[in-house]
Amino acid sequence: MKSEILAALRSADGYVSGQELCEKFGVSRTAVWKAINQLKQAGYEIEAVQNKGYHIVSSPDILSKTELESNRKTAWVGEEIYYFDSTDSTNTRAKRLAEDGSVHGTLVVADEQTGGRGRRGRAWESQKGVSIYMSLVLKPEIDPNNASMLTLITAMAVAGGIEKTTGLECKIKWPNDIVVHGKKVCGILTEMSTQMDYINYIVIGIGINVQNESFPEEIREVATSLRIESGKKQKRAAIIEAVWEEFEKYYDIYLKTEDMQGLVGEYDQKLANMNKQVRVLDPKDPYEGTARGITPKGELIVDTWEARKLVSSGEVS
Ligand code: BT5
Repeated sequence: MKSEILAALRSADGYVSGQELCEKFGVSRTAVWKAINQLKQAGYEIEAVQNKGYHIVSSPDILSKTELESNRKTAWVGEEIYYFDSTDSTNTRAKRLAEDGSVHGTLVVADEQTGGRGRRGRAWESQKGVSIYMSLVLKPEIDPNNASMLTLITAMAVAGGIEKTTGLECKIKWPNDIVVHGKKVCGILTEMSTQMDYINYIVIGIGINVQNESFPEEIREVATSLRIESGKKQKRAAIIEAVWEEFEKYYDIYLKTEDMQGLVGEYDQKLANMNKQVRVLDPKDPYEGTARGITPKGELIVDTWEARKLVSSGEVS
């Protein structure tokens, strides 16, 4: 009920009377009063004026299950939300939940990760209280060969969600980085459990640097945050909501053909290295060329001096 009261206070123009809240949610005045007090304790500034009712003055950048639920407008993403003040990795959590029967659309969010992971065993810097660490469980009935494109649609969703909430222009570094002014604000880690022609589950993990004012030495040159780039504090819960609204939109388009056919044009516009020199870090044979966008199957098109190559996985710098 706390999340519903919060949503009601946020959407109200002025004051909402205690009576209105009681009637709306079918609970007693005491129950409303208790819920309001709990919200205050959690950090929301709520004013109570006699004969008028309650009014929300400010909501700080709080992450909690209540905050996430009160912002939620998505159709199916986040129907089940698991929130942790701290966890090892939201991807690891989501994988365990998926194995234990959690449904398609289950969302795991944490305020801190003690073992945040990037690709190929790399670490993801996951300081407490400033960033977004979240993972989505998917159990789609799609061909496992088409699953890796979900990283690309997630990148589009993150770029769109950040742009909508902050106004910052985001670019995608194929396949899994989002950059603002050339520096990384977000990384995506997609992991899956598949059988020959069947997907048990997919977990899409997203890390977005939001409030960070500085970074550890090792990543200072490459990393940035939305706060640094916009010069303003941002609200994590609002960004989370915007990302998943965008995700549902792109996911529907993807599902029609199970590929990027309907999204190539929009993706290419967001591609950071479009028509630029890239280095494909093929473990056996690294090469350089010019990026020319993606194919409907999500591969990166790279023209080298001798031929056109299609990169389906791996590292590009
Ligand atoms: C990624 O890997 O970019 C995927 C990161 C996914 C993180 C999310 S957080 C929620 C979920 N739970 C997890 O445990 N993981 C996911 P990769 O492309 O391998 O990039 C990793 C590299 O990015 C590192 O080697 C650093 O150079 C750099 N890096 C590490 N932390 C960073 C940060 N916070 N911001 C920007 N760059 C970072």
